[in-house]
Amino acid sequence: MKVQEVLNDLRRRFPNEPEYLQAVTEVLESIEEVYNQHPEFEKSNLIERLCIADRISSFRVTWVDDKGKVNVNMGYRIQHNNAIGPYKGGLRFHASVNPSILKFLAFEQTFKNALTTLPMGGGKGGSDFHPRGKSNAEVMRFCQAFMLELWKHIGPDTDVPAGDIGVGGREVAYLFGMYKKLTKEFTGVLTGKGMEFGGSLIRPEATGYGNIYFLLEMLKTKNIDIKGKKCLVSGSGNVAQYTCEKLIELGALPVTLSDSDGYIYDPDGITREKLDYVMELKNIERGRIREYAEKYGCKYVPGGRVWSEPGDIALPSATQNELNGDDAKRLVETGCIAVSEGANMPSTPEAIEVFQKAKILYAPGKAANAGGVATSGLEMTQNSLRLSWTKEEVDNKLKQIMSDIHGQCVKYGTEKDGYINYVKGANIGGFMKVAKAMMAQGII
Ligand code: NDP
Ligand code: 2IT
Repeated sequence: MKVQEVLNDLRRRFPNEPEYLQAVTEVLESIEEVYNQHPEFEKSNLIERLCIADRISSFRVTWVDDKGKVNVNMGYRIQHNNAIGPYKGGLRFHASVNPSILKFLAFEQTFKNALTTLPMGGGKGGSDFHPRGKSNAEVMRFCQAFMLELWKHIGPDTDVPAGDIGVGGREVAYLFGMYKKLTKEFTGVLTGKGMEFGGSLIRPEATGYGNIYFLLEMLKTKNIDIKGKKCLVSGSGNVAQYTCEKLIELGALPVTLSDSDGYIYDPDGITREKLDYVMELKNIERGRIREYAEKYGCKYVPGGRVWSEPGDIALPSATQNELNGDDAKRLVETGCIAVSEGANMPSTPEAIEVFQKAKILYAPGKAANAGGVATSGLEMTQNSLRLSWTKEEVDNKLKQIMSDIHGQCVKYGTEKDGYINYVKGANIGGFMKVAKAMMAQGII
């Protein structure tokens, strides 16, 4: 394979899909050497079969708002690859959702899911429906209208969606209710369900906790203690909240949170009590992070990014491309020692280059945030067994999985000078598993 030729071809075929091309470029550049050691891969054109989704469904979603207005949104499900298990991945509801973003997420998900050690293929879906400012009843009607189309494409052994940006426990529950009504089946077709109807303990916490478990593994390689470390967390949704929770529990000091309007900087640290307030503000009242600064009298920067502040550890937990080359330079210059991605592809390629050149610890999302989907996999297992494990059981399995993912990164990503290139490690580790499964299953 000549990476540049494959990329040029993809650029020609998908010129308006920058996020998809960005994700594919990173993976292909990482795996080129290993791929070329296997002539059988090239013979079966594994690379194109891996870059192009198995199936993309798009549909119109029509719903009526509280004022009686008829609204139309786009709905999508990308079934990227099911070589190692049923398609699996979240649903994103956000105004910015488009095919490029969902294709990049489904592509990434395929490698991430392979790394979890569990049998899950890769998929992603969502809508350009924007939940901000919508009433509970509007969200319910939208979810029902969305499922009226989506149910045709999914199933517990076919494709199992879950949450992502704009889709949390509330949305998963409404989606599940409608799926059940349409199919007359009570099955584990979605993960992230409520605890009363088949959800797994620790799933809500899993992405944030998992990211910190991965960070601890990275810090261990350098004998660094997390206690007292100043941590920059972006976002204030599911992933950011449980990242903070685990940091507080371990004696680290989260000092920032953000939303799409701006960020707060609390030099005293976000305590348990303050985090409880954030959870109430964001999950129940659905307010803005600015209100935190008003309540606790700390700094609020409208339109700013948390990377303007100094910190020992950066944990991007909002969205793609939220940390650019200049942000990365500033972080490195002000003494940042580790970056672990809770979000998917939050660092731009320029930022990644800065981190790796400075040889600081840097974990890409597909490794560091895999705890969320891994625990979704554990939810699927519990649903199939028709029983539920305790909090401790799930948490211990999550810790073990994050440690195994770290091990795969070390195995495939350690460079001659001992520096662990987690991007290379995660990409090769995920790729080899999917590639072997695809080769075994023939040309399909
Ligand atoms: P939430 O919807 O719970 O929270 C998202 C947060 O990020 C909000 O604070 C939101 O602010 C902010 N945000 C979203 N989009 C933008 C944007 N375009 N610009 C600036 N800020 C933005 O989502 P999650 O916490 O679940 O997801 C966060 C990230 O983690 C995403 O990249 C997701 O793909 C990834 N992820 C999530 C997993 C999960 O289990 N939930 C698993 C693995 C990865 P606002 O409220 O203003 O929009
Ligand atoms: O990006 C992700 O890994 C998720 N949003 C979680 C997917 C899942 O199926 O739990």
